[in-house]
Amino acid sequence: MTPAERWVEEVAAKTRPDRVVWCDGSQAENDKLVEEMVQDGTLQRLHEKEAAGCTLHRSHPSDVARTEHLTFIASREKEDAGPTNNWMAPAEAKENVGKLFDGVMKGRTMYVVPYVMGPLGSPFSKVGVEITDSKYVVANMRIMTRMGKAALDQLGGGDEFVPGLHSTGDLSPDRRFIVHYPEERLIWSVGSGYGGNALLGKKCFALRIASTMARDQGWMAEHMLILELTLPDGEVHYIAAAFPSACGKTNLAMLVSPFEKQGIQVRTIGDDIAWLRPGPDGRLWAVNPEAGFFGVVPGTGPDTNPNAMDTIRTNTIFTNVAVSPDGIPWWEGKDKHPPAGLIDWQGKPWDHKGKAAHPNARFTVSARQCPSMSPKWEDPQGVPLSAIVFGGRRARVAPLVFQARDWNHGVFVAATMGSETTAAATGAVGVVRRDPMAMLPFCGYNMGDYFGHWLKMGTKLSKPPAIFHVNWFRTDHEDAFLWPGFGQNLRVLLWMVDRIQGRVGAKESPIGLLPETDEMHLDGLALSQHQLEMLMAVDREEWAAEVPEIRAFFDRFGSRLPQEMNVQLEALSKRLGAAVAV
Ligand code: OXD
Ligand code: MN
Repeated sequence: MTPAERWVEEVAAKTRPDRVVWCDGSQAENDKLVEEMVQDGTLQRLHEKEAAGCTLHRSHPSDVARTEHLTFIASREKEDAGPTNNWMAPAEAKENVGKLFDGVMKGRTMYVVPYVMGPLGSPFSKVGVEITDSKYVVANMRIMTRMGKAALDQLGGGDEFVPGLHSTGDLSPDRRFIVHYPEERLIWSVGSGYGGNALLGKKCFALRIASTMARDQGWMAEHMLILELTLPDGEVHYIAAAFPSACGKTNLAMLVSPFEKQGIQVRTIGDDIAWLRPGPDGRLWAVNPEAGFFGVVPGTGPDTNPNAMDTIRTNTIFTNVAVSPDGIPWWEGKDKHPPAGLIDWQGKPWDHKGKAAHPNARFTVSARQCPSMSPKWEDPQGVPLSAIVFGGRRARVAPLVFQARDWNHGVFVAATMGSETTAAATGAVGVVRRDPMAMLPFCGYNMGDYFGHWLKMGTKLSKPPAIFHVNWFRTDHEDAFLWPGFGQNLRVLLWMVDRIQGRVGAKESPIGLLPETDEMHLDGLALSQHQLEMLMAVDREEWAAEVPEIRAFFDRFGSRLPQEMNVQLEALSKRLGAAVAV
């Protein structure tokens, strides 16, 4: 018996399913599962021609987003989970959460889903095995990962896999837990069937568990998109960018160049997760461990993300969108014409008052369907990064773009980034929180140590990527966005590559290096001088007000905060002339 078979047997003895099915990932297997889900009402087939091969799933109304307050790191020591994670003692988790798995699959089928994160055969890929009692999860994992026979072949009967046990349980938030055991590299999830809570390859493995593996093994698991930017003379740059959930990573990754005719092209490598490694050449190399997109649907339209619109025309699982009586999916931002007789995300006739689609409605679709994928997206070696971009959603304070002075300053900028919360997780929306590296909900260990790991990685890179910070979301006094965003964000990326190649200069400011705006590609934008100034403004007082907030945030890490972070904060404070004790 292989180690995977042994674990499956153990789990079956505990959860007592009626049947155990090992998934092979084939089309026939998927067709059968989809048909069963259509029969039992889990899925609805959408319009045969207009949405060929697409289905709609409505999740339980109390199960519509990641539940960060029910997500735990069960490290042996509480300190190792750190102040930004919920912690549970492993023995307590095994006992209390373990009880919820006893007999939970009685009357159900247990699916064993072997999967690979990363391109097949890549030395950087990793195998996971998810056990689940949800057919919907199986169908999603088939799209999001390389799943089934190919994964078992890669595992080859060995024990190098991350086990993940998932059951929808009774879907009650009172009995919902997403628990990570970083020392054992084990994941348990019960009580939710939704996205990051249930598709264990994504946030649970590829970020939380992978971040601890990366710390131990000298690499990085990050919440980043990766894109490829090609200039007319053939110069190619790979750029990774970290933004909090639902802040436009998918849109940026699939950006359509407004300068395509001039030979400036953008292609997609990944939209959510990047595994990064120092290469023998001293550069940082990136792989997208996923095989599909689990993207936010509302706001996706022909103007904001035409590539995503093409991608999700067929063979897409939609979750919690609205639908017309003849099966055309609809959501806010798709177009201005909601079809007559629209049924909302909860299956009720839409009353035109609330949202038709849930704000965190999602599409699950294979990357192979995306017209903008780069031929390099499955390169087993990954792609070398020229730049890393961090960004938040800030109505005020942060300018459109600035560059960090060097790697350590970049780590500080990323560690202190703030962003307004979105609908991707349950809880209040629009509240500014510190979200270091956009990893606040996804770092599987003490974030103080994580900052230290970032600093250490810098010492392994003789040619580190340049680090930038962007804010597409700054507003004017009437709360209108100052920057057009979407495809026009390319203009900011072009400034970055000009900086990297030494083609343009920059202005010193207390927070970092700012563009000389006349060196940016702004032709043709309806942006007045006054708007441009507002967009780029660095207000000393606003920034000085950030200093004590950052200090308080840093203080939460106590002795786990690297000294370099204090040095950076002190330097910022001095540059601002802030009368604040740091
Ligand atoms: C996601 C998220 O689903 O970050 O990617 O919430
Ligand atoms: Mn994400």
